[in-house]
Amino acid sequence: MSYEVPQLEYGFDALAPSIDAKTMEIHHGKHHAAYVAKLNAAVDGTEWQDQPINELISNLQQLPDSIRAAVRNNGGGHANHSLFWEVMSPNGGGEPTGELLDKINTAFGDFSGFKTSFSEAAATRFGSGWAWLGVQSDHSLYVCSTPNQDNPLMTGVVDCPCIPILGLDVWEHAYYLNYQNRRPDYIDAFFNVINWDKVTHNYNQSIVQSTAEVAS
Ligand code: MN3
Repeated sequence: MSYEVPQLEYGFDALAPSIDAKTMEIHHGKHHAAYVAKLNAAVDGTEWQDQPINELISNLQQLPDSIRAAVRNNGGGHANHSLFWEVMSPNGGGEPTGELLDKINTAFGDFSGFKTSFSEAAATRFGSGWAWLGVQSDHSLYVCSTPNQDNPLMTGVVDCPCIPILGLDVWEHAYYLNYQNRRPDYIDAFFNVINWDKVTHNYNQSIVQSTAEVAS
């Protein structure tokens, strides 16, 4: 069983004008596909080829030196993009409700404070990388960013201690066709398509997961 690029649950043009169809097509069909192909080339035929992707990237230290960098870059790329497609929706935008909004208010003052904090993390990430909203071990929310295709789950490798529930790709390939050098405009537009139902689902899952880890 090899890793596969997940199907989008919406059309390439569904997120326009926030994210244009050509960018989505190339990003999903070429960039994500390349990470998956290189990940498979690294792990096919090894004992790691069947691990759930988030488990694989959570345990980089256990991998042999010969494939660790390839899994970090391309397994990270696969995990990050798989999350990214799911946390966007043509029906997205607005604000979350319920417990997730309460947690945002506690951590950032209010939703606008969260938006400022997340946007700053995304805008100030030098070069290529990702901005994240995640859940810390005490169940509070946390904003951070990582370089390249690093993911917060790469504990001990990456200084971003949380389980990610929302991620934004700030590599130029994610926005350059439409926004060129205007990364802040792309970040603004992302807020129009955030799928808060999915982020809420991820939040609930992360609480279950971190509670189980503490108990074990
Ligand atoms: Mn990308």
